[in-house]
Amino acid sequence: MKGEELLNRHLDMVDEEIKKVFESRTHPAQLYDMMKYHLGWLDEDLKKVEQYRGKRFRPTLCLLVYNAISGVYDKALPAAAAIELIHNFSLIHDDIEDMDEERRHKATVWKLWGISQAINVGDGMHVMANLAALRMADQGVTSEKVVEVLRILNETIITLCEGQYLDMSFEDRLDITLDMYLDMIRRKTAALVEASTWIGATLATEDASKVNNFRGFGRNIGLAFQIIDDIIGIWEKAEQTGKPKASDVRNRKKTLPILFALEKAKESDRKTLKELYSRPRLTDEDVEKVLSILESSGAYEFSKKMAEDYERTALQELAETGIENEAIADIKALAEFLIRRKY
Ligand code: GRG
Repeated sequence: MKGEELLNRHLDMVDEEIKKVFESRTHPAQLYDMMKYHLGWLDEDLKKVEQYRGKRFRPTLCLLVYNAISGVYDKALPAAAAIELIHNFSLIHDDIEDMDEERRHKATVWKLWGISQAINVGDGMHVMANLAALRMADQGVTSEKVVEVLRILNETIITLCEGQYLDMSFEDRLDITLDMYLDMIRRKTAALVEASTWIGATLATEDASKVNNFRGFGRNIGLAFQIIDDIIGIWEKAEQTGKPKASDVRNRKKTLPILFALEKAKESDRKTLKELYSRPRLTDEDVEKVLSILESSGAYEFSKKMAEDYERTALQELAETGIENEAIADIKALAEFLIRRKY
């Protein structure tokens, strides 16, 4: 598949850059090894392994945008590495906060080494992201641009934190509107995708209108990506996701399909859904009931259409850059992959 090939083509490039930040840090080895475990380079016994490492699509987008404008990759590599490290540190913290025991089909860091050490691993990786970004200076990026990119990265991390706060604060509420949800996912998920394309363009050009178009592309594709994630969390097969069937329903997550049904399902179904979502735990039978309410309300079709609408807006922003070359074709193929993916 074109999207997967594209990601594979950039994965090692990104990881080689991340490894440079680890080179000078050797003690205590176990701290860095736990980070390497999460990044997919080591197994549970902290031995080298070839395995699934995640998609690495954010750094790939950053590199492709930089390449679309400049024709090369070099100056964007440190920022691309930083973006992937930010994504991964946020996942380590997210797994602790949600008490998730598995990610990418293997045990989470906190599950293996405990919550306290997992916080250290996540915090350490957060700082490694800034160290990775500072390598821009070694690539000949001007001081002004280095500061600009560091500002975008740090603004993005605090936005992620706001999104995560909002997401968790929604857990005990049944009055969340679609607008509140969209604002939350813009912060929690779209912000880092937006930063990826924004930084790629910022490093390559002074043309503010092109930078804005690439930024808009990232934000919209990030929103579509999260909505697809919501669809996967309810309807995708457990073998694909590595999570139990309808895991988001089981965990009573208020994702887009649920919010849609809470607003638009027929009165009796809305009542049942509210009652089920007020329970502390859902049985298999409860989960089936929720799935049937989602089905009859048209929640799947609504969510799919919303993701496709954001994808369309993203592609319009990309077209407005006026750039047409191989890297732009790759960005389009990657967007298509992210929207059609099953994991
Ligand atoms: C502590 C300062 C501070 C911030 C962290 C925990 C947190 C705040 C934010 C978490 C945000 C979060 C987990 C968003 C979800 C984004 C998402 C859909 C992740 C899945 O991304 P993929 O599919 O994962 O790209 P892979 O495995 O491919 O890397």
